[in-house]
Amino acid sequence: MDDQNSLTKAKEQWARARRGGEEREVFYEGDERLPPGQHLVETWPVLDLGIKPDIPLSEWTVTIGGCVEAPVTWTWEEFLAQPQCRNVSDFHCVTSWSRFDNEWKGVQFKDLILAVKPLPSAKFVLFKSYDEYTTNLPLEACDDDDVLLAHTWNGHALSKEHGGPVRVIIPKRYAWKGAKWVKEITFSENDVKGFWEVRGYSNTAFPWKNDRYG
Ligand SMILES: Nc1nc2c(c(=O)[nH]1)N[C@H]1C(S)=C(S)[C@@H](COP(=O)(O)O)O[C@H]1N2
Ligand SMILES: [Mo]
Repeated sequence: MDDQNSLTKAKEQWARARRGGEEREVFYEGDERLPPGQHLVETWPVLDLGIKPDIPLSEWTVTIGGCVEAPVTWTWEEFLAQPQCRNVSDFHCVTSWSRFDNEWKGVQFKDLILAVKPLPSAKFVLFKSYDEYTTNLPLEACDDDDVLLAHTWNGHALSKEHGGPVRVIIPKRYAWKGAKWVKEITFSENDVKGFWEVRGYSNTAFPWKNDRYG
């Protein structure tokens, strides 16, 4: 679609689209909110490695360590006792779908930084999950208002399929940078590449730069 009034048009078309109960979607260009090569979806697709780990809240922990002054392991209760934050953001998956206006609640990464006190040598963060998934980011990318360890999505406890009890949300990068079922967060001097980063995906993953492959 190369119409100028693309945002309104697309939203009208989106509202009209019906595919027999399937995912409703629309392709268009020129929306200031949709990164290049992305299309908007209303549903929320599930992507994983074929494993959806089941972690009872009584057994769940997240461990934060590496180059930090105050490493910590939080139980579910301790995690909920941290300052809580709400943030609304768009979600961009490298497989080309985007989902607007996701309301997340959880612990802001900035508060996690205050809790564990990264050493000056800490430059990178590696996330490891209960399904053995890993992904990496520069510390400065995580040190942002919209980066959360999220337990609630649009007012509901985050479902298992979407990474509950707790997943990472990093809206300014493609969604594979946000670890579902997060288990360990390790601050490091070195950039250690994660699951998709060693398999040809971009190390930086900027949706607005169409930065998909490494
Ligand atoms: N632990 C874990 N986190 C993960 C993944 C995964 O397979 N395992 N997939 C990533 C990918 S490729 C994407 S696009 C998003 C998908 O999140 P969703 O299933 O909630 O849409 O989770 C990311 N985080
Ligand atoms: Mo993905």
